[in-house]
Amino acid sequence: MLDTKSPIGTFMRIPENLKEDQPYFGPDRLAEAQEFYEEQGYVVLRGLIPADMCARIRSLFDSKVRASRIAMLRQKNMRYERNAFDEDGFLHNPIFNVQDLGSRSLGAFRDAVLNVLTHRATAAATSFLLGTERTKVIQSMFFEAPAGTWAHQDSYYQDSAAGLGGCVAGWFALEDIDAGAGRFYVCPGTHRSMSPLRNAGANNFATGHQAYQQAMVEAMRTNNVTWSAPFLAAGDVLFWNSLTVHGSLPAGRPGVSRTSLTAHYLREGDAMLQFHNRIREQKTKLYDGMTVGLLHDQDLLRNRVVREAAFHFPKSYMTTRRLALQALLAKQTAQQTWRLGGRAVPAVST
Ligand SMILES: O=C(O)CCC(=O)C(=O)O
Repeated sequence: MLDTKSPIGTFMRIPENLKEDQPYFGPDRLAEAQEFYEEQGYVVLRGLIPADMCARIRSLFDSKVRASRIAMLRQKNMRYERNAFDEDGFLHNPIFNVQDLGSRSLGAFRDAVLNVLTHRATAAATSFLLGTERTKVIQSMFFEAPAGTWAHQDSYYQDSAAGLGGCVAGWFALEDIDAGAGRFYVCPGTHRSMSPLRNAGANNFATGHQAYQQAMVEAMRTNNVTWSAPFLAAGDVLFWNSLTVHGSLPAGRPGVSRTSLTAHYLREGDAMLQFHNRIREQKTKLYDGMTVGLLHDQDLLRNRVVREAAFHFPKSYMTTRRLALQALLAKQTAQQTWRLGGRAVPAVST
């Protein structure tokens, strides 16, 4: 076990290997996995993805993406940036929405990622967890270096418009993840025990993102949350609910990576709710039988023009984006409601 401090300064133990962790479930025990997920707000499915598919993504990242000079959208700051690397040579700015990468030079990597995100085992697991026949993927990310992602509920950024908590996400390990490589963690049971922190008022995404992060830390303290940071081997997937508090730790050791994907899924017929505020329409494509939502498809010339403008004039791009977001979030009224379980909850905390 690696002993460390949690994001609220409490004691936390991280399993180094399978022996030190719970066995969780194999892909042949989806019904039990679903029960665990309902109860705990997360579950691990071991060996869901064939190891050779994970290795192919790593190899295509090395051959096609690592040295690329193309600006890509990044998870940390929503900016278009070129690849940046940490002192160990690992990708330091995770890629946001791999499905949007252009076909010309990044298509092989993008498709290897989509092969995993839409794999029949992934489709079966997400369908089971969401209690539906078909699911769709609405967002994805690629990580290599430890990210130290702030604790959050995905619902703040996106969820199902049919009901908060109706989105399930997966953390796909593409290699055996070292305990010191910025382990992904969840706070079990918080999908039920903690109310969703609203993307509104002082905590709104456009002007209050830091206040939101701080409010989440306080909510975790008040709710006395506990931690689970499972050991994941290549091909294991941790699924969690959009109301479950989660994040990832900073690096605990030098020289270790956490090559992984995350992806967020909805029931196929559900619309995507963005920022607890609006239905975000997505262009879609069918990939291996699963619907995939695109937001900034780089195969379209107009999106490449936006990308180049955003990359070369980042300050103007971020200012325009912030003003647009402020205008959007200002439109929120207490009349807007979203469903949480059987209950309607106002878009603005009242
Ligand atoms: O692995 C990480 O650092 C964070 C992933 C995450 O929070 C997400 O995909 O929602």
